[in-house]
This record gives sequence, structure tokens and C-alpha cells, in this order.
Amino acid sequence: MFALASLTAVASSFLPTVLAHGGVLAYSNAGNWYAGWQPYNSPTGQTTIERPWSTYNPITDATDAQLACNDGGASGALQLTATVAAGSKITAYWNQVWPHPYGPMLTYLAQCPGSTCTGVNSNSLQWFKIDEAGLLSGTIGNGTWGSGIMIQQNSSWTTTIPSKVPSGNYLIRFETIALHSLPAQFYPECAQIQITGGGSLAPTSAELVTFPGAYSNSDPGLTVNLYTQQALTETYYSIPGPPLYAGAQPDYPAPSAPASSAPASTPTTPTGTTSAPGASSTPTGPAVPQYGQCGGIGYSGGTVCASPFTCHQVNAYYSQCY
Ligand SMILES: *[C@@H]1O[C@H](CO)[C@@H](O)[C@H](O)[C@H]1NC(C)=O
Ligand SMILES: *[C@@H]1O[C@H](CO)[C@@H](O)[C@H](O)[C@H]1NC(C)=O
Ligand SMILES: [Cu+2]
Repeated sequence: MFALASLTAVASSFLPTVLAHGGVLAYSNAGNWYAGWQPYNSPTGQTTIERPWSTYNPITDATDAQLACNDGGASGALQLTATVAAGSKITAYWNQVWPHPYGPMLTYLAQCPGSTCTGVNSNSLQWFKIDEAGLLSGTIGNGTWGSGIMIQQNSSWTTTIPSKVPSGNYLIRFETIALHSLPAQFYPECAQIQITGGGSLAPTSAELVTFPGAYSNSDPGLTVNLYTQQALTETYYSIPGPPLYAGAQPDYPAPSAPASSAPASTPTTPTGTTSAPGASSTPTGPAVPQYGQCGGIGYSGGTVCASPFTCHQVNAYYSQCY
């Protein structure tokens, strides 16, 4: 009894954390199965195409030095590389059942200099986005997200290696971002692939980013609050990171930005102010009650809060009275 009780105590102090998070544990491509890195086994003797990674815990800072591949950037001692044809589909498998259905799925490539990625630090590379799926239907507060589809699809995500991408050695970075609590949780892992039979469409400089660097902690897509009244009517979600590579072949349609955000208002707004981006500079409309919306890109309602409340910017798309 005593032994059982203490075992249970140990289990309950560790399991919730481990089960609530995770990462990519395997890959498949063209009928080949590739077992991934096991972060809780000894690194000695592990041979896999996946880059070593360190923890099931999420990264919660967009500037974290481990944001590229959830590791220090190095390849494994016995690092392998998978040969993958341009135009084929590659699938990453997370630990089952993935617990976080709210947030985007993203896949990036980064080409390595020279004839192999082995020995190349992932933080030195430039990445371009070849797949993304954000809010696919419904609203921010009550909708279907890329990561919800990932869970439905056996906790896996499939990305097409663009047929136009130049042949060569790449890291492929699969990422899911969880938005159920803030700060947002990043779960990125990488694998080494050699792309064969590719095309000649190099990514443009506007499509290339570094990790860290590609995201900011104030990005609208990383600060969105799922639990506001506004979230139950908002149907646009801005996926973090650079624009999709022009040759990308995503399975899910890109979201179209709301037409009303077309005027020069951009998501890069000053922080720490009580201004309401996208709202008219002259306060208008009836007083907005506590917790009501008072500003944000695409918003055209009242901007004055009922006394004694004032308007606070939550993100570029939403300011609230409180
Ligand atoms: C969420 O969406 C479902 C299905 O579209 C709907 O039945 C439900 O009432 C919605 N819940 C809220 C809180 O809006
Ligand atoms: C679902 O994923 C697991 C790995 O997590 C894999 O072993 C299994 O074959 C997959 N099932 C299907 C139907 O793809
Ligand atoms: Cu988690």
C-alpha cells in the first residue's frame, strides 16, 4: 500500500506536465517511417533524422534562443538525413493525443550551405514558410484551428515539399503554437532532409526569416485572447511569421485579412498605451460598457468607455474597456 501510494504521488507530480505538452516523435514520407529523437532517453546511440531536442515543455518567449528547433542548434552525434522528393508529402507525428486544439500549424524549410546539414547550427539558417493553417472556420473564441485538425488527423500534420523548391540539404521545422493560455506556447522540432528533383524558385528575402527573429512577443497572432466576447465574433486570425513562400502548396486556404484593415493601419502598433488602433482619432458613438470593445483594426463602433472605465489595447485588433 505504502509503495503504491508513493508511486501514485510520483506519477501525479510528473505525468500532468508531460502529458500536457510534447513534440514531434516521428516522421513519414513516401511510405518510409522515421522514428524521431527521444528527449527523455540518453542521447548516446540515438540515430534519427530528427535534430536532438530537449524537453516536452513549450517555449513561451518568441525571442528564446531555442526557438529554431527546441534545442541548442546542434546536430546529433549520429545524425541521419532523409532523402525526400520535391512534391512529396512529409508527415510529422506528435505525441498522442495532442492536447491543444487552439492555434496555428506552421512548417518551414531552411537550406544548409554545403553538402549536408550535419554540423550546421540551426540558429545560423534562414527559414521560409511552406505551410500554414490558422483559424480555419468559426471564430477566434469558438472555431476550428489548424492544431484542432492536427489532433483529428492522428495528432499528425502533413506538408507538401513544394515541387518548385531548389534541390539541396534542408532542415524542416514543424511547429504547432498553442493559444489556450498566454503567453503563447511554441512547440517546434526539426529534421534533416535532402530534397531531390526540385525546381528553381528560390525564396525571396521577404520570405526569409531567422529563429529567433521571425516572431515578436507582441505579434497579434501570439497575443490573441480566446476568452473575450469579441473573440466570439472575430473571424480573422493573423498567422505569425513571414508570408508563405510563393511556391508553397498548402492544403488549407490562406486567411484573407478583413477589408477594413486595408488602410495603412498595420499590426505594429505602439505598446503600453491606451490608444485604440484603427479607431477614429475623434472619440465617437455611445459609451462602451465595461469589458466592451472600444477599438482595434477593423472595428468601427464606439471608442469612449462608460465612466469610470478606460480603453486599453489588448492587441492590434482589440481594445477593451475596463
Ligand atoms: C460554438 O459553436 C457551436 C457550433 O458552431 C455552437 O453550437 C455553440 O453555440 C457556439 N458556442 C458559443 C459560446 O458561441
Ligand atoms: C498514428 O500515429 C502513430 C504514431 O503516433 C502511428 O504509429 C500510426 O501508424 C498512425 N496511424 C495512422 C492510421 O496513420
Ligand atoms: Cu502542453
